[in-house]
Amino acid sequence: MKTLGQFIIERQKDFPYAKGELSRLLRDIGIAAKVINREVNKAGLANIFGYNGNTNIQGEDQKKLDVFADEQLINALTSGDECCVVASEENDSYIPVEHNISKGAKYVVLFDPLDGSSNIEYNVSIGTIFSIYRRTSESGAGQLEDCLQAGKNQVAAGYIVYGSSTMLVFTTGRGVNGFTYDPSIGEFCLSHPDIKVPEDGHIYSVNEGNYQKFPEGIKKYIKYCQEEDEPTKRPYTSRYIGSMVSDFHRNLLAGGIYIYPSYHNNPKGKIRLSYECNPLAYIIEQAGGMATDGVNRILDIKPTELHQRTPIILGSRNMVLKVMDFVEKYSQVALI
Ligand code: P6P
Repeated sequence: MKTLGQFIIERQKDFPYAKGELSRLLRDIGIAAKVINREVNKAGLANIFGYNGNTNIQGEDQKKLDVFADEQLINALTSGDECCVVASEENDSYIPVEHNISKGAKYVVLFDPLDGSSNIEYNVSIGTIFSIYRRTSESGAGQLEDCLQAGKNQVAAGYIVYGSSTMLVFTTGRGVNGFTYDPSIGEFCLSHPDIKVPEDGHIYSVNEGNYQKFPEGIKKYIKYCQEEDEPTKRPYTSRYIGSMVSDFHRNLLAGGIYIYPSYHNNPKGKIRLSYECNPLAYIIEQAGGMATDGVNRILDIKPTELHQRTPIILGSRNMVLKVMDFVEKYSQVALI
């Protein structure tokens, strides 16, 4: 059995710019994940359950666990010497790490502390998503420009899914590895080495309640999934949890596709580019899959705003290519 810490130390020589800082960052995220996991697993009992009366920049009601998870990650990341700036879904602006100016901190971490949090009170799996870059600004505390990098510049990305078991899955650009939390020893242990997403899948994840509003190409693809066709094992299975990390994780392991298109309620899509789409796109590409907004590779998109949203289609390569065919044939580019 190999723990996350042992794995990181073993692989450190392969990490981009491996001088130990990225290793320490990943270990700090692992520690924050253990603390968040402890609270997520007792939300129903502790007084940390339910809304805290505030809303975040997205206008979404902040659940106490959202805020707790955000605080744990910010504390873990800013107490080390590696981060020059952090940013999260729960904070309107980026957070420069002033006390690390003198330490030459090189790393930028963007994260969604608790994705799918509307499910907390219903005991449905939720997750943390993180994305790590090297700074682009020359010196001083990190700035907005450091946070607005295209996803292809990421040096690491990962997520923690708090489900029937708690798993941490991440990549540093040399494949994808999954670690399952063993509470009896308080460690994440390597359980899914070198994850590869099946090229073909038979699970599609989309909120079909919005079907009538979807662009024509997406509608055509959904009908394609529902047709009887033995050779291509259709109809596919529809699975939509309402928690992207959970749908993504199942599709990563079993094969499948997640779709959140743009439509008039969400003209730029709903899912945030920098701390949801980019990290999951990096992981799915490292696992052999694809991630697109219907036309462009997600990792090529240059963000212009911290909380920018994008349409997203990601998962098994051949499924994503099929959706892109329908989008090209039936939808105007602006309306994937
Ligand atoms: P809808 C959760 O808020 C989230 O960002 C993803 O985790 C999830 O897949 C999606 O939004 C659910 O959105 O509009 O289908 O309820």
